[in-house]
Amino acid sequence: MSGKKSAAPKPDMTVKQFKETVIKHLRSTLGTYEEKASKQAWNQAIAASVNEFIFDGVSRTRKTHAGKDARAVHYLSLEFLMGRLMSNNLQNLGLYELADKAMKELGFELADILEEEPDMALGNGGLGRLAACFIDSMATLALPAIGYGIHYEHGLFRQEFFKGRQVERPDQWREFGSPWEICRPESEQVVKLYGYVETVYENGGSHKVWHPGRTMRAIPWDIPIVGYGGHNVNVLRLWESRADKFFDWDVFNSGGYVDAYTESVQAETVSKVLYPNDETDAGKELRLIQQYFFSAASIADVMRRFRNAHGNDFSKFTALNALQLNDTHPAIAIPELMRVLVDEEGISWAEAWKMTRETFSYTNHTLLPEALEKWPLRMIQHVLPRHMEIIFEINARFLKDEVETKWPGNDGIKRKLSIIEEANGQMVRMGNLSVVGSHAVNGVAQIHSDLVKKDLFPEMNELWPGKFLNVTNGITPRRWMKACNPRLSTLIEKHVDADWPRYLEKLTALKPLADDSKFQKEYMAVKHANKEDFVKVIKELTDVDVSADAIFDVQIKRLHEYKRQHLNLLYIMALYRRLLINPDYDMHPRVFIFGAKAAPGYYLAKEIIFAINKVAEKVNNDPRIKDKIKVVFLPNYRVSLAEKLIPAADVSQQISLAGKEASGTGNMKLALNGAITLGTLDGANIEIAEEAGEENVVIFGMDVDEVVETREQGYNPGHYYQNNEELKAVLDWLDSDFFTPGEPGLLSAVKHNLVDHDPYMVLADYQSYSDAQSKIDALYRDKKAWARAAIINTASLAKFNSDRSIQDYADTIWNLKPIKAAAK
Ligand code: NTF
Repeated sequence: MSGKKSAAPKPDMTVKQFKETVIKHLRSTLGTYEEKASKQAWNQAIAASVNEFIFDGVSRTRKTHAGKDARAVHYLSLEFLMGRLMSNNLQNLGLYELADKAMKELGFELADILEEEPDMALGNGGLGRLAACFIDSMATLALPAIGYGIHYEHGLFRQEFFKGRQVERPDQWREFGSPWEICRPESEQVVKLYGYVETVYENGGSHKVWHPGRTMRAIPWDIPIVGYGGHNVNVLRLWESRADKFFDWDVFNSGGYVDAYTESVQAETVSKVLYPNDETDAGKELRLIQQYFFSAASIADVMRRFRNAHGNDFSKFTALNALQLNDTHPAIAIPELMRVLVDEEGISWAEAWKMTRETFSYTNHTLLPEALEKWPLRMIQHVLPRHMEIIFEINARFLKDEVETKWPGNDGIKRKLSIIEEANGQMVRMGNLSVVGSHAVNGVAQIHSDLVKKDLFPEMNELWPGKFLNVTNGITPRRWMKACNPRLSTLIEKHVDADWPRYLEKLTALKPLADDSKFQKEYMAVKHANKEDFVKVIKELTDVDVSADAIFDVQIKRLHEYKRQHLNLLYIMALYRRLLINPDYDMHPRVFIFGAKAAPGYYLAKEIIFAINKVAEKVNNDPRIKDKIKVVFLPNYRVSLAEKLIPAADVSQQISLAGKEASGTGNMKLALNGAITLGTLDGANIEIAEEAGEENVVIFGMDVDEVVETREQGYNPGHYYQNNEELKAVLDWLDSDFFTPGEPGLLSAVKHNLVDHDPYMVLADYQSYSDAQSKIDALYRDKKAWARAAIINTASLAKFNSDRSIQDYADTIWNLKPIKAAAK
C-alpha cells in the first residue's frame, strides 16, 4: 500500500462554504428558496456553484493560451456524446465528496439530484463518445485544444418500446436551457451557401468570386471542459444556425407572414437534429449542409483568432494550427480552408495546399462500405459551387503530379484513387479527399489500422509511406471508473496512489492482490453491491425481477447486424430450449441485458430488437425454467444508463464479425470495471486480450484471415443451419408462433436473413460462441478463478486510458505541447 496522494484534485472550499454558495445561487440566481425549491432547482444551484470554478478556469486557460500564442488543435466532429456533465465536473474539480456532504447536510442525496440532469446526447454511439472522452483528456493533459461541433436542438432520439417494437421520440435536452453553456455572440460567423462563381479578370490575372445565394449565421455556444485537477478548462464550441435576416420585415409588411418566417425556419433546420445514423450513410442535402455549416464556421473561427494575432502574415499558420477530422464528416473543411486561403487571402494555390495538408489530419472509424461517405457531385456543385471547383483542382493536381508520377500511364489506379467516382453518376469520395488533404491518417485499433492500409487505401499507403498510423482508442477513467463506480474506486484507493484516475498504470499495483482471497472477496462484494443497485434499475425500467446472484451478461452498443446482437439471441433461445428439454440442465442463472438503439430506417435492426423483446417476454414468464434465464432490453440506452450498468456487469459481449468493429470502446469500459470479455478477435478486443492476458478473456470465432478464407470458399449459411441440430431448431422456432402467440412469422425476417444471406456470418460462429458461453458458465462457478480474472482485467487496462490515446495524437500527429493555465 502506498500513501502517496499526488495530483488528486483538492478543493479550495469547505463543506460549509459550498452549502452557502448553493443556497446563494438558489436565491439569487434561481429566485427561489430552500423550502420551495424543486430538485431541478437544487440541481441548477449546484451547477451555478460549480460554474464559479469552471468559468474562472475557462478565463484563466484562454488568457494563458492567448498570451503564449500557443499552437492548438481543433477537433472537428459532427458528434460529441457528452452525457451528463455535473458529476464529471465535480469529480474533475475534486468537489464531489464535498458536494455530497453538503447536500446531505441540506437533506438530499447528491446522486438523486444528479438524476435531474438530462443527457447531452449529441452523438450516436462510439464515435461521438470517443470525441467526448478525447476532449476530457485534452483538457486533462493541458493541451491547447478546442472541440468544434453542432449545437443540435434535438440530440439522438429517445427510444421507447411499444409492443416490443422501437418507437422514436424527440430528445429535448435543453428544453429548459442548460447551465453548462455560454453563448458567445461576439464570435458569431456567417456561412454562405448556393449561388454561383464568377471569374474576375484584372491586372493581367484572374481570381474567383463566390456570389452566395444564401447566407446564414452561426452562433457559438461554449461548453467548458474541465480537465482532471481543474487546472485547465478548455471549451467545446458548438454552432447554432440562425437565419441571416431573422425576420424579413419587407415581406411581412407586404402581407406574407408565413413567407417572412420561412427563411428563418429553413436556416434553423440546420442545427435542429442530429442524424440518427450510425455506420450508414445519410445521403441528404441537409446533412451535407450541416457538415459544411460547422466546418466553415469553425475554420472562420480559427482564421479570426489567427488574424487577431498575426494580421495577414500567414507564415506561422501551420506552426500554430492543427485541424483534426473526426471521420470524413468534416472533410469539406479541406476545400473550405483552400477557399479561404486562396480566394480571401490571395495566397498561391501551391502555398495554400502545402499549408492545408500540413494542418489537417484524419481519423478513420470504419471500414464498412455503407458508412464511407460519398456525395453526389451535382449536389455539392449546387450547394457549394466554389468548393466543387476546388475539389476538381485538388483532384487534377493530385492525379497529375502524384499518381501519374508514381504509376505512369496507369488509368486503373487513377480511377481508383480519384476523389471523383465516375460510376453511378459522379460522386465525391470524402475518404479519398480526406487522405489526399491530410498529412496523417489513423485507424483506431491496431488491427483496424492495418486493414485501413491493406484493404481500404493500399495505393495511398504506397504513395505516402508513413502517412498511415494507428492510435488505439481510449476512455476517460474519470467518468468510466472514478465517477461511475465509486465503490470500486474507494476499494482501489486503499491499495494504489490516489492519482490513478490520471495515471491508470498505477492500477497494476492490484495485480499481486488478484490471488489474495480477502481482496477477491472485497472486490466481488463491490460487484455484488453494484448489481443490487442495478436490479432496482431493471425493475424500474422493465418491471422484470432479476437476482443479483445471477451472471449479468451485457451487450450494450448500437444495434447493427455486424455487432451481431442476433448471435446472442440465438444462444439465449438455445439455452431456453435446453432447459425445456431438461429442466435440470446444469447452468448458473443468467440475466441477459441489452441496451441498443437502431437507426430509425434500419429495418432488420428493428426486427432484431423486436425479436429480442418477444423472446424476453416468453422466457421471463415461463415458470418451467425457474428463473434460470432472464432477458431484459433496457429502453433508451444512453451514457447515463451505461454509467449505472457497466459497474454491475459480469460479462462483456463483444461479438462482432472479425474485421468489422474498428475498435469498440464499450469493451474497454466494461473490462476496466471487471467484466470478463466474451469476444471475437476484432478491434480493440485483441489488445484487451494482450493486456489482460488471454487466460482472462474468452475468445471465440473466426479471426480475420478465417473470415476471408470462408468468404472466398463461398460462404453458405444453409450448411450450418442444416448440420447443427440445435441451431436449426432455434432458427425454425423464429418461424413459429411460439414467441408471438397466434401470429406465426412475425420473427421470420431474422431467420431468413440468417439462413439465406447471413452477411456477417452469424451461423458460422454460432457453435464456437455457444462453447465459449459454456466456458463463461464454468469460470463463473469457480468463484476464485472468476474474481482473479476480473481483478487482473481492472489492473491491466492502463493502455486504454484516453490520456494515452491523446498523448499519442499529440506526439505523432499534432506535434502539440501542453501549456498549463496560470493560477490567476
Ligand atoms: C465507430 N465508427 C466504430 O464502429 C467503433 O468500433 C469505434 O470504437 C468508434 O467508431 C470510435 O472510434 C463509427 O461510428 C462510424 F461512424 F465511423 F461508422
